[in-house]
Amino acid sequence: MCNKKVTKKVITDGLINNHFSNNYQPIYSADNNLLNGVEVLLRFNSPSLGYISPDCFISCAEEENLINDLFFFSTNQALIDLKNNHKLKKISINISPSTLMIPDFYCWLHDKCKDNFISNDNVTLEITENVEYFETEVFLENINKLRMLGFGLSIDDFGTGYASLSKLKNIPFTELKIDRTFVKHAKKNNIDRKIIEHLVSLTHNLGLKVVAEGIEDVETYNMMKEIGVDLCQGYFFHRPVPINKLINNVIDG
Ligand code: G
Ligand code: G
Ligand code: MN
Repeated sequence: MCNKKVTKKVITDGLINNHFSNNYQPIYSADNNLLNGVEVLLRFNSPSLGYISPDCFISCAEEENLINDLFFFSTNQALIDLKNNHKLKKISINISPSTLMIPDFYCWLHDKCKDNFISNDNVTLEITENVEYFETEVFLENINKLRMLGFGLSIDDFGTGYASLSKLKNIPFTELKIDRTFVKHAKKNNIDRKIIEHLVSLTHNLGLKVVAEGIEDVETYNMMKEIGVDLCQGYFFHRPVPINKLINNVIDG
């Protein structure tokens, strides 16, 4: 939860003075434990306010119309890091619906990947299900063009938000991330386990991959494998870390 007062000026200054940076959290294939890719998670160290969590600055950035600036900053850096470190394999970037409302956004991302010699299918956009968004013409054009160009589309935090099933119908998702609140309790709570089992079966029937996020212990990891999720992510494997740590500890370590 957010306990710091973030203002427009704090974010703008942070962008100008380079106080934002990317962390990367590994995502592994469930069956062979090999690195499948990384999720990009933005971090903000403000000289005046100290460390500010995304829960604080993302909502402020949305309100102040700065969320697209943060997206472009974070994505530019992530593409450079992927270009320089092919062993990261794939990147998953969190995107706010408002960024998908920018006309011809898909061209920007396509061109950026081309400039960095990155194949579009190594980039997935995670759209949070837990925020309300409107499937306007521009939004749907971006989504459909991105998919046609080969980008992955992931529905994030699935199961806690708005009208999830109709979103699965309207948007050509390639992947579903089960919200970590289900994963967290699955070991002890049979209802959570049943929900995950049914989500995996539904998702596979629709031809999408399933990610279990928020895996914190070996018992949960084994359960997720048994249930048949495709990809795993969580503190049990690795916390989100800066690129140099990722390379030392995960890629070359
Ligand atoms: O990183 P945690 O590390 O605390 O992230 C908290 C929340 O902030 C998550 O829901 C995550 O998806 C979101 N988040 C992190 N980085 C970004 C970002 O660059 N853009 C958007 N839109 N959300 C982000
Ligand atoms: O909403 P999204 O899935 O993008 O959020 C990613 C968030 O989940 C980040 O804040 C990240 O730090 C956090 N996270 C990653 N792995 C774990 C975990 O195993 N447990 C918990 N509690 N949070 C995690
Ligand atoms: Mn995410």
